[in-house]
Formats: sequence, C-alpha cells, structure tokens
Amino acid sequence: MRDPNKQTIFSGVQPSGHLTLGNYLGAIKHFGTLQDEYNCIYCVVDMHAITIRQDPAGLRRQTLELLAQYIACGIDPKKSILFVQSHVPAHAQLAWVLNCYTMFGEMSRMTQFKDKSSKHADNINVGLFDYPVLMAADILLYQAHKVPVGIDQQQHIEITRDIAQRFNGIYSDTFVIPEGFYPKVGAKINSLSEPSKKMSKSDENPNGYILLLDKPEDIMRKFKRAVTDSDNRIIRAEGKDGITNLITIYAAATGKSPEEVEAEFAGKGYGAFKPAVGEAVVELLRPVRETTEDLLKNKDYLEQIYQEGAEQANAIARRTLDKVYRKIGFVKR
Ligand code: ATP
Ligand code: LTN
Repeated sequence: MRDPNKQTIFSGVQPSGHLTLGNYLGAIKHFGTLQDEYNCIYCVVDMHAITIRQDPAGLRRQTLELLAQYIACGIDPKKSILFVQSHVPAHAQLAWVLNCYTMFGEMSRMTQFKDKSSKHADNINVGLFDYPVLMAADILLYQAHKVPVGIDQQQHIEITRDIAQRFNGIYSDTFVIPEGFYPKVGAKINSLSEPSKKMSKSDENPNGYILLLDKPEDIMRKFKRAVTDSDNRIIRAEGKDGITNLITIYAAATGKSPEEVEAEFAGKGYGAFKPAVGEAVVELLRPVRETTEDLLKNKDYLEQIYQEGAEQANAIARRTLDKVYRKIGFVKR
C-alpha cells in the first residue's frame, strides 16, 4: 500500500461536533482525490477535541461518525490509513519532546488560541495553548510532505515548519518539512448568518452552518435565509460578504470557477440564486449523508478499520519517535 516513490499526505479533523460544509469544502472533499497520487494518512484527532470540554458519550459517538464520514466522503481504507489519534501513543510522546523545542512567545501569537480562549473563558486549559505542538507532532511523525487543510490552519502549519526546522538544525535532518495544501476555491467558507465569520460547527446559531447530515429541507431553508445585501447583483465585491460566500459555495459544490458562476447568474436576482445554491449543496451532500447512515449501522466494520489503521500508523510513528529519542540522547530501552 505504501509506495516509497510517492510523497506522504497527512491530515486530521476533530470529532468535536458534527461536520460542516466548511470542513467538507475546505478539507475532507480533497482527501479522497489525493489517494492515488500520494500515500495518505487521515486521523480522527480526539486528543485535540478534549481541549474543549466534551461529553464522553458524545465524543465516542462523534469519533465513529467522523470515521464513517471520512469513508463516505471518498477515503478508501484500502488505499489510505485511517485511524484514531489516541490509539497511537507516539502522538503524545513526540508532542512532549517538541514542547521543549517550542517557545512560549511563538505560541502566544496563535490566533486560534486567542479566539478559542475568548469563546471558552471558563476553561483556558494548558492543552488549548499547546494544541499546535500536538498538531506538529501529528504531522511530523509521518514525515508528511503535504497537509490538506482550510486556510484557518495556516498559522499552525507555519509553526510546525518552524519547529521541524529548528529540530533539524540542532540534530541534523530528522523531519520532512511539510507544506500546507489549501484548496483554490473553498479554503474558507463563511457563516450563512454572519458572513464575515468562518462557518464553524461550534456556532450557537444553527442557521449559520450546514451540516453534512442536515436534511435537504433544512439545507434549502438555511440557504433561503442566508444573510445577503439589498443590491441584488450576483458578483463578488467588497461589502458583499454574504453573496461572495454563496458564490464560493456554489463554485466549490459544482466545480465551476467563481467567474463562471457570476456569468451564469448575470442579470438574475437573489430569488433565483439562493435556491440554486441550496439545490447544488443538497445534491453534493446527498450521497455523503446516505453512505454515512449506512456505515454507522455497521460498527464492526468501522472497528476493523480503526484497529488496522492504528497498527499501520503505530509502526510508522514509532520509527520516527525512536529516531527522535536517539538523537536527543534518551537511553535505548
Ligand atoms: P470548530 O469549528 O469547532 O472550531 P473546526 O471545524 O474549525 O472546529 P476541525 O474540525 O479540526 O476544526 O477542522 C477540520 C478541517 O476543516 C481543517 O482542515 C479546517 O481548516 C477545515 N475547516 C474548518 N472550518 C472551515 C471553513 N469554514 N472553511 C474551510 N475549511 C474549514
Ligand atoms: N487543527 C486542525 C486539526 C488537526 C490537524 C492535525 C490538521 C489536528 N492535527 C494535523 C492537519 C494535520 C483543525 O483543523 N482544527
């Protein structure tokens, strides 16, 4: 399965809620398409999810749901390694080592930490602060060349590169220096109710996001209600965040370019455009929803996938961790 002539892809998604259209268009949609050209490894990052308080039963359910959705979105477990982060101890072990090569000052600049700590002011735990180092460990353990993510993760990819370069500089080449891999269209999908903000699964207002498992009628209603402006022209422009976002969504959902979408709807109004976006998204998500529902009925199959995935991931991760331990001077067991 692993071809030494191919580069490695690694990415992860948190089982911290139900997946949104933003997660799909920004990241997961691309995971399956990369499988033939790269050695792909995809992870359910449950250790990242607990940086925000999770209900234990909910976390267990969401972990399986995310695994099922990975497969429903096109990841083939025969081609890619699919596993759960907490099943591979090397993630926590390498994160500890990398903590000692990461500066407090550089971590203090992370905007996701600032956002999340203002949203969860009652639980600003050290794990939330350390989140990017665990993410660096995820990526560096597998010597990943490319990391497909939404643009909101760019700062975390940059710090991963800095940590890897620093370590390599001190101890000679140890880690591949990874690159972020951002989609041309859809790298940032915004909220339907507050279109200047990122669509987020933790938004309090469900009208702001589309979930991959939303029913068609809910998807249509949310798009019809999407916040726009009174200008009625379907073009991307300053001050037209809502319409710009809908053009991005329609383009990403149909594979057209934003320019083609503007041309298609020239002279038409929002009354025609909003339901067209809704319908395109309904059709895009229909197979994902149906396949996820089927897969969730087969827990034994899902268990078999994550058990095999953990074994394969563990073998790769362990090699990198051994190399790191040796380089820094830990005595071999
Ligand atoms: P939360 O919304 O709870 O902060 P999240 O959805 O941002 O969580 P993850 O589940 O870990 O966090 O994100 C998984 C992937 O989806 C990442 O690659 C991330 O960049 C991408 N992503 C998340 N939201 C969007 C969005 N609105 N537009 C594009 N990509 C997104
Ligand atoms: N921080 C990411 C999730 C994540 C990740 C990773 C993505 C954790 N570890 C490794 C890519 C590679 C997020 O999207 N919130």
